[in-house]
Amino acid sequence: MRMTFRWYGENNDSVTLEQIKQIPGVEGLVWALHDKMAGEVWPLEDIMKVKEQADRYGFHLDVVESINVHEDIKLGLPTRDAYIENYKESIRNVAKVGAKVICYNFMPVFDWTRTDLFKEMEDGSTALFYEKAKVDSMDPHELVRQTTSNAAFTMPGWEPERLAHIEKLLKAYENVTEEDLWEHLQYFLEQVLPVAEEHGIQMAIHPDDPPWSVFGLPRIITSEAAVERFLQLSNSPAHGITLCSGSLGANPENDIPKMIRRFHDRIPFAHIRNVKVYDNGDFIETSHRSQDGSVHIADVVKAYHENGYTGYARPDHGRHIWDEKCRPGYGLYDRALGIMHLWGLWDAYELEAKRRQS
Ligand code: DNO
Repeated sequence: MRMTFRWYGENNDSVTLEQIKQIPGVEGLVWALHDKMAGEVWPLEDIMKVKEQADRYGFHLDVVESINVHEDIKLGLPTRDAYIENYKESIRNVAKVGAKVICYNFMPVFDWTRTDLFKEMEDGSTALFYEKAKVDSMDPHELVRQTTSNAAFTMPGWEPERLAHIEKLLKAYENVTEEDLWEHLQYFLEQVLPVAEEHGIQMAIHPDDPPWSVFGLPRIITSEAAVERFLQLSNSPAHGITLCSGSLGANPENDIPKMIRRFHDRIPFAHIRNVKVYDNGDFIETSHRSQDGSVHIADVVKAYHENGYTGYARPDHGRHIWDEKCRPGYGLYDRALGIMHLWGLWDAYELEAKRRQS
């Protein structure tokens, strides 16, 4: 397991490289050019700036998260080919600084969705929260209208400047089915996988978060069966997944340790975090510890360990603790605690395995 830490860049992150350097066992940054829109080429010049920053602290840039996929590609529009060409160019450019894994997702319109970014927990910390009934009962068009009229920020990701765009996209997706989305994904992969393969890069899709349809939009990377179908789309060694225990774990039917045992050689990148799921389908992101959530993180790490996992891992979202002011889910403290928890488990399994051998 090669430990990494997500960093949003000098102007976008409250966490500094100096701080990350002091977390035990972190060898690389999970990075992106966060000012680039989906579909834009990532210029080598901008990539080199991140490289210089990382070099100062001895971090590698092996894992990119994410080069986002333009909506026209997900929609299967004729304009997609130009965006796919740009995507290929970005693959070639990140390869020049040694990238080995590109995490991406194929979720229409919204990436991860939550109803509250700072939900107070019993111990006074706050965390990302999803209220299922609230999302299920929401008519997104109505929400756009309401938000436009009072300019209030009603949902994470629904900033006023994005609304016109969201309304247009929701319309464009009205007739796109899950099967269409699978087809568009396959088309995209057929074009980009050979380029990734040629540059020694693995494309690792991130599952949908949450792993079900929201606002009537199709979502396809949601379960063990879906991952199986996805992996069957190509035999390329460049074709893999980012196994996110928290995203898939929001559906209690997803047995994460079982999925790791089954797919471990197709998981170049592991996102490890816990989530507590309530009977009504709500969920909250807890500490990484098994006892605090619904995903058995100790068994997740065991599943990686017993399969000799040599891929990259990162702690995922953390709670906001000790009064930290940070990006939602991306503070220093709880993610650093998460790393120590993951190492603690890993080291114990390692010791146990060595003792068994001798
Ligand atoms: C949330 C992340 C996601 C993830 C993308 C991958 O914090 O896990 O935004 O980066 O879905 O493409």
